[in-house]
Parts: sequence; C-alpha cells; structure tokens
Amino acid sequence: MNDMNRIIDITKDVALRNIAEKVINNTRISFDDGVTLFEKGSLSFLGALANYVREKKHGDITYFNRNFHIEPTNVCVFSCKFCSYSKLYAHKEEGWELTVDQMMNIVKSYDGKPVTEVHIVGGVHPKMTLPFFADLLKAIKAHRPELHIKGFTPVELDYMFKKAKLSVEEGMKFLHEAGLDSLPGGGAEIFHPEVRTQICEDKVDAEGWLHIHKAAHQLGMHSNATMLFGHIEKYWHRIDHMERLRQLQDETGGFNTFIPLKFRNKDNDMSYINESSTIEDLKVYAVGRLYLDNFNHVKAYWPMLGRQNAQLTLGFGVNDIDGTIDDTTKIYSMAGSEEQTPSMSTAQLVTLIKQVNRKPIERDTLYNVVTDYSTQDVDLASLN
Ligand code: V47
Ligand code: SF4
Repeated sequence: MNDMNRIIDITKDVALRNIAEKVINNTRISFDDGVTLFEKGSLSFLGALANYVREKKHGDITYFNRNFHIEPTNVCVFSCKFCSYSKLYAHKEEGWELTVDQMMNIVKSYDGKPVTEVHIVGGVHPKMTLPFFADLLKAIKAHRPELHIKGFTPVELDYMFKKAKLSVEEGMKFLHEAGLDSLPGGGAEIFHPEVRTQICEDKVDAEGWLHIHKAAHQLGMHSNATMLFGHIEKYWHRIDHMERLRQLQDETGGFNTFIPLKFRNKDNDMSYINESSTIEDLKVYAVGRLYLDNFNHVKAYWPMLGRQNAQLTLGFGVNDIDGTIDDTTKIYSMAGSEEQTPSMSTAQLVTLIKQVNRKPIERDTLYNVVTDYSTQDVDLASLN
C-alpha cells in the first residue's frame, strides 16, 4: 500500500481525504482545510499525515542544541493575563533586575563549556533601554565572539525602539550591529485582535510583531515564531495565526522554526481555564506541521511540555526539542510546568531522542550540524 492509501484509509471523511491528497501531492492547504483538520481530524490521522511530512523533510533526524538562557528581569510594564512570571514596576522589589555585570557573570560561568547559543528574554523594564542592551550585546561578543545571541521579543523591542525614538528598521540595525544575531519566537501569543485584546491588550499587536520580524529578516537575521494555545482561542484563531506567519514566511523566508506553546494555568489571571489535554497538544503540533508548509522546523519546548510529552511530539510533526537549556528558566516553572528547574544534559537529550528511534543531531541556532549522535556509538556517561 502506498503512503497516500495508507493515510487516506485512516478516515472515511471526504474533506479529510482531500486534505491528505493535497498534502501528499505538495499542494498547499487552505484556511478552511486548516480549521477542518482541527474540527474533524483524529489523532491517528493527523499524526500519520504530519509524520509523513516530517519524515519527507527530515527523515528521523531530531535536532537539539546546547544553549543557556538569561532572563534580565521579570519586572514588566505590561500585564498579560496568562503571565505567572512578571512583577509590575510598582512592585519591582518582589522581582529581579540583573546588571550587565551580573549577566556577564552568567555568560562567563559557561566558559569552556560547549554551548553555542545564549537565549535572552525577559520582562519589559522601563529602565532597561536600547543602550543598556547594546552594552550587554557588545560585552558578550567581546568575551565570546562565536556565541550566537538569540534575544528579545518584539514586545521588548517595540518598547525599546519607541523609547529611543527609532524606527523599527533603525532599531533592529542598531542591535544587529551591537551583536544581536537572531530573534526568538516569543510575544506572538494569538495574533487575532478578538483574542489578543482579551489576553494581552497593551503590548505590541500582530502587525507590530510581524513588522519587527520582517525587519530582522531583511537584515539577513533569522527568527522563530511561537503560538500560545489552549486558552480562550477557537480553532480558526489558531489558523489565522499560522496564516499570518505563512504569508510573512512566503515573503522573507526568514523563519527557522515554529514553536507551539501550551498555555499553563498556575498563578496567573487565567488560572480558571483548564489546561489542554495531551491529545489536543499533539494535534496542534501536527496541524502546525501541515499548515506551515514553508517552515522547515517545528519545535517542542520540553521544559513546558515535560520530557515524555516532548518525546511523543516527535511522532506528530516535531523535529526539534530545543536544548539543554542548563539553567533555572522561570517562565514555565512559575506557570505550573512539572519541570521546576529545567535542565537536561546532552546525554539525557540524546537518550530521550534515541528511545523513540529517532536520530539525535546537535545543531547550532541556524541548524548547522554540530555533532551527529546517530552515527556514532556514544559513551553517554562521558557527555555532560
Ligand atoms: O511569549 C508566558 C509564553 C513566551 C505562559 O524562540 C507562556 O527558541 C505557557 O517565546 N503558559 C516566551 N506559555 C518564551 C518563548 C520561547 C521559549 C523557548 C524557545 C523560544 C525560541 C522561545 O512564553 C511568551 C508566552 O507566549 N508564556 N506565560 C504560560 N502561562
Ligand atoms: Fe510582560 Fe512578557 Fe509577562 Fe507579558 S508575557 S507580562 S510582556 S513578561
């Protein structure tokens, strides 16, 4: 039985069979097709189709990277309803604010360790301005030039640029020249104003978020894109979100990775909302893989999902499980993730990927291969 028949035979639904045919024939699926996948697609159907695309693009390869995070502050002028992490400026003594020296000490604590990336994201602090972050970027590059700096969401950038009275293009160029290499995917949440105004009305809107990523892409920088799902959004809001990303990706080709982020409900203003089921989570990864036909990579961020669920996603379109992270990233542990101090060693990541018969490849931020752990017999005990 060929792939087409094998997958099509999972369902009797004509609309789903047509979508499967399109996917297998490399025809782009429509907005309505995306909604239909959520409405009607069973887990087995979505999994089979998303896995087909994943294996066509990447075979069994599963990427991870060795990185560490710096969270400059959790003080924030905004008050997103899903956020368990920020402290308003009026209560800043309850939060943390790192100086450039303190952040450099974190960077220096990785001296001699084989990390390739630092990920810098935090709250929007009114005193952490564009020149402050430019100093940080320059200090990191002076200390460790080859370390890739992936930092700042459009939420932070929009605020910094406006305060410095620079256009988006001028601000991005300034930070790029100071050492910023790429942008992470945060701050996207759900783009559609019907949802956005209810969960994070005061921060940068969809157009602003997309404008900043476009400006980065035009400078030759790459970026990621997230989607915060499993709260008040409807299926069509998810597809609207992906549609806007797909359109920008058609224009620039600058996105590396799509990262669905499952809403966690501990200690925030949306705690009354139940978290989505694992089945729903897997469907989101699968539909993301199918709708975003022009994104190469779909990433499961394990500190938020938990290790076993991250393993499961590898059969539902995901080909990347982020990195060793190696620190005490707080944004998810504070929102209820089981991973209280998310850190996984390389050996643990390699094992996790091999346990589900996929090939572990360590990558850098731009998906260049650093080490192929699939082709060598690895002494796991020797990896840190
Ligand atoms: O934008 C905040 C999310 C994002 C909650 O690009 C929450 O490689 C779930 O974007 N439940 C920031 N999610 C983190 C982020 C990220 C993480 C890992 C890798 C990359 C990358 C980017 O965290 C925010 C928001 O969408 N978030 N609160 C919550 N309660
Ligand atoms: Fe601030 Fe980000 Fe939290 Fe929103 S999600 S309140 S912008 S730290």
